[in-house]
Amino acid sequence: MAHNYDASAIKVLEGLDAVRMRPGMYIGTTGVRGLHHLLWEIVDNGIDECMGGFATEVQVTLYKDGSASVWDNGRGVPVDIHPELGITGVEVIYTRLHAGGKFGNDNYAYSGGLHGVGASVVNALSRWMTVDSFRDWTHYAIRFESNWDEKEGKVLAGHPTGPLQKIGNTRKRGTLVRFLPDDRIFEETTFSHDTVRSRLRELAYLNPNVRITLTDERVQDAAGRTEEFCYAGGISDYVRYLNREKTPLSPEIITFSGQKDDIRFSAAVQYTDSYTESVFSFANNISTGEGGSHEAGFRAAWTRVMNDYARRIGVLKEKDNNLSGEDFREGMTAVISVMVKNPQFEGQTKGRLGNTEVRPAVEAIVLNEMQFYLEDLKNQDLGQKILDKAVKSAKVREAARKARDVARQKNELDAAPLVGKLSACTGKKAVENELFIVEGDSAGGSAKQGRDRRFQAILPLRGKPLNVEKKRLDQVLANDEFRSIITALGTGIDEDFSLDSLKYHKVIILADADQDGAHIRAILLTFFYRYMKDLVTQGHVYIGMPPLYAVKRASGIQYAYDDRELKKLTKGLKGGYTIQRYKGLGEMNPEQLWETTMDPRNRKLMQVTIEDAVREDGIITTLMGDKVEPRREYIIEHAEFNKADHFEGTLEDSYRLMPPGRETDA
Ligand code: 0RA
Repeated sequence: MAHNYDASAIKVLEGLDAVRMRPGMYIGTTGVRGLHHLLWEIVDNGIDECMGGFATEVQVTLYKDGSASVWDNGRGVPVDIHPELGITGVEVIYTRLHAGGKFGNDNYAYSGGLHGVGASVVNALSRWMTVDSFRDWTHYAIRFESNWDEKEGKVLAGHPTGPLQKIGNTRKRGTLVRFLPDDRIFEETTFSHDTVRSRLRELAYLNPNVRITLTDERVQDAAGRTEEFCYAGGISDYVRYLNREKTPLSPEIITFSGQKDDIRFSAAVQYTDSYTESVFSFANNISTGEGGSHEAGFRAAWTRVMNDYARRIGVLKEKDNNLSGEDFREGMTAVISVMVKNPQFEGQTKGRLGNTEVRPAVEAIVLNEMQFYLEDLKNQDLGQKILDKAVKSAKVREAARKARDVARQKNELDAAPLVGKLSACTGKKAVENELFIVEGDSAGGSAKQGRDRRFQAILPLRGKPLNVEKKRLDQVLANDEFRSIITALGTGIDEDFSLDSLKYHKVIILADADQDGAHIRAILLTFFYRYMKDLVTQGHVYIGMPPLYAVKRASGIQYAYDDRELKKLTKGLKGGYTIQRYKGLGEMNPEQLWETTMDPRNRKLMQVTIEDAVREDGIITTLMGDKVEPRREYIIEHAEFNKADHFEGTLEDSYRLMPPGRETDA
């Protein structure tokens, strides 16, 4: 099926300087996320070569000088001269925007290409980039640089330092690309070992039998420098991994795949005894944390096929209503992966698959494959277990619905008791309004007095809320603290949740910088993630960061949010000052609390984002679930306290701000 693909197949659009002028347009941010985006782009090219059947291996190396390289054992980038442009294929791919087979050509029909911006963008945003191509028994090499040009009076982006060189003969095949992200562009230039590792592992699960290795030269201990990921079982191995700390209903993993028109779909599903649903979806190897048409098709078909099955074996009688989709997804861990020709990524974080043609195709594949699966006699036991679990879930859901109706009626008759502790704001614009959920009555009191009542509302929390991870919906709804949060937000919860009725577009958790505060924060985040997921994925959840220190001098008070800031503040001072370490929010008076923590002009907020849904879900299970040993290990391994220098962080970062102690079971 291999097409003849040489340099002439590559279309050319425009030059690279534009990328340096507006990097955000191409890679989103110039923060740590954008930095990693560069690497994903280059890794994707290697993976594409594997998906095309031309390579079996991708090796990623992180170097001490800050550069990164990616090697694949594929065909090697083309070196022949492009007939219209008169330059080599390598130069076209790495210096011309939007060039590459992905563009207007079906050599890489299913390439990831969210990124899709191409390797040239990586070159434009690097100080230097080298490309080695091993092809036709010959080793070729070229180097690109972005450096200051006197004549032009600006940095020239990614130009070759000389012509493509023939280095010599070789028996190897493949491509090696190495680049150094430009510190004149990026605020952060250090690749995160954990982030890279987790993405590479994910890619290995999504591409069975592709051997992916990570070598981190920055790691001190030589033995721990290299790690290899290769999974013969693909996404079914992924599900087994995701459930490693959970208790499966049954050892087998339901796995199937199918193709309709140009859409290829595969799924792996296993049930556990937990009450939550963990469906992870991917489109063209890119995580779609905001869901989309493939998820919608999968869910719809799963519900239908399971209801049909329940009727066929008599679990549902003619007069019975169908069970709901939520019931069939309680305790479900699933990985679904779709390959689409022209993926459209939409949404806040470009994490939702938009292609409408995908839904019916996925639905048809799931219906067909699952009907077949459920007809097989050897699958009857598992089928029965799934139905039992769904029936139980439906009963609880019915009880919860009644409780919720009561709460709702009570609420309408007399809203006061439920939101009694809420001090609402006067403004009516949800987009501008903020809800502070504050630990403790005394800090709540200060916040109430210190706030700007036009747009800030305060909800004090008394004591620790219930750890929701191992609780069912009805128990959560019976809890006063959560009831007041749900009522205050106005969104409803779980299947009733609607972001449209959210009354505060910023929901700010304000807890002390100690173990108790960390625990409360973790519980609240877990609650939002499990029952109001879109609140988190759409970026409405924030962590308030109170200062840790006050430096008092005759001239006034200055605040430090972490140890580094404190050092900076006190560096030039020659005595005549005192340092106060705040142990709790309650130690600040209303004016101080306003000035340091609530005033939008000075405060530090950390917006909670979901960078890596699989990892974040695992962290919740580890930290909030019922197995003690993995939690202890995680906490020991990640004991990073008070990382207060963030403005944006993943869900994992916020859990880590200060790891909850072992009393998490409380
Ligand atoms: C287009 C054509 C051919 C190879 C590639 C692209 C290619 C690009 C990259 C980027 C990283 N690794 C890569 N490996 C291959 C070759 C076409 C042929 O040999 O006929």
